[in-house]
Amino acid sequence: MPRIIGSRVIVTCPGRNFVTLKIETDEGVYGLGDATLNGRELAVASYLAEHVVPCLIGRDAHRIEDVWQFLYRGAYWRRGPVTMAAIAAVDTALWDIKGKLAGLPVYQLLGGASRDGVMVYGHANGRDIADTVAAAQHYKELGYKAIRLQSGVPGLASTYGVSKDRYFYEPADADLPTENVWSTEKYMRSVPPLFEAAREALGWDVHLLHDIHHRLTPIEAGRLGKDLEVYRPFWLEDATPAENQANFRLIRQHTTTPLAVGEIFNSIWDAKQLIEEQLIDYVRATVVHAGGISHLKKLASFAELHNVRTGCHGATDLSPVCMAAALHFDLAIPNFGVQEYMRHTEETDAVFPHAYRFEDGMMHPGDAPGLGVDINEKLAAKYEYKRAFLPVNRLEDGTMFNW
Ligand code: KDG
Ligand code: MG
Repeated sequence: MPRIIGSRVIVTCPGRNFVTLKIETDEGVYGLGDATLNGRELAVASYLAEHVVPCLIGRDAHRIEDVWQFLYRGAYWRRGPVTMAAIAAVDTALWDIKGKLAGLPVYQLLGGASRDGVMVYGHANGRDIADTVAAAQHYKELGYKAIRLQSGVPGLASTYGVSKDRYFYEPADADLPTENVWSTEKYMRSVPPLFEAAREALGWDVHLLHDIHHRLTPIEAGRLGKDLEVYRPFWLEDATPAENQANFRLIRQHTTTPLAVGEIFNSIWDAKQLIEEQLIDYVRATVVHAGGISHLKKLASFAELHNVRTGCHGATDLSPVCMAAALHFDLAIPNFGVQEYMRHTEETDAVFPHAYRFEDGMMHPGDAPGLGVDINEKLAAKYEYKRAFLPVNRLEDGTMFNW
């Protein structure tokens, strides 16, 4: 039995903060797990170091489910993003170890490949419609089969999804939260012309996606979904906050535009009603924020029973360790939909060398045993943690709103 003999939390900032758990065994094999929670990184690092790492020493690294249950049930305090990111890191690292010891890539342990590759979507964004469509053209030329469109809104100084550097969007960019101003009316007017221009320029053979980032009420989302139907979007993401899952009933009553939600979900319970009542088409939970590969697999199996597919979150705040884990998961499960792919910077890729690859709009996790991702600790140590907050949002009259 491979015994856990050590476990370390590595915090690094190669352009942005990442928290990684490294678990070592007495067989000389180690595993990695991502534990990054954007803007709250040190909370998870401390949860792991203080409350999880001491409990791991001496355990059988093969008993992934038992360790998961120990950390979930044993904490008494269930769920929540900090707890679930910490559990996810342990779970991911143990899958990595199991794969390495078996000499198999993790997707083989999950049942083997259900497809040849994983369709990913890239992020096209710009100051205005012309700019965004030009960025989308560029993604199409790179081979992307699915592209997310986010454009600046006339009359608003800045908005979610529009980056300073067009190809590397990094929202957590300030030592204290930046304040943005939001107008639902201005935004709602701006989206249909964006899709119209994109369809005109890109044609109909590419999937187009859009992220609302929790900024509409259900009835507003219903109206926007209806307005966009003629452009056949692949999905509308995070149309409205999902704490009250019944919110999505109202959207569903008004539009056939497919709905995606859940990048901030951390448990199957966050999506239970959404899935059972088929109120969504895609669930966006991912490995690091939803309890690891073991828990996400349960969520996906439950979704499969209700015609809901996956669309794992894949922004830059999910480290290459999470990206690798998500790709193994995507390749294996039957009800995969699409994978978000925001490329990391060269600095990040150098700290986390990996086997996954992009080719013609599709990704593959590679066939290295385990997850196929490593950490260069020497390089990681050169990049010190730097506090970085996500922005906040206010309405034009100063009312605090959803970012
Ligand atoms: O941590 C928050 C970001 O990952 C998020 O704002 C990005 O909405 C996002 C997306 O769809 O990637
Ligand atoms: Mg999103």
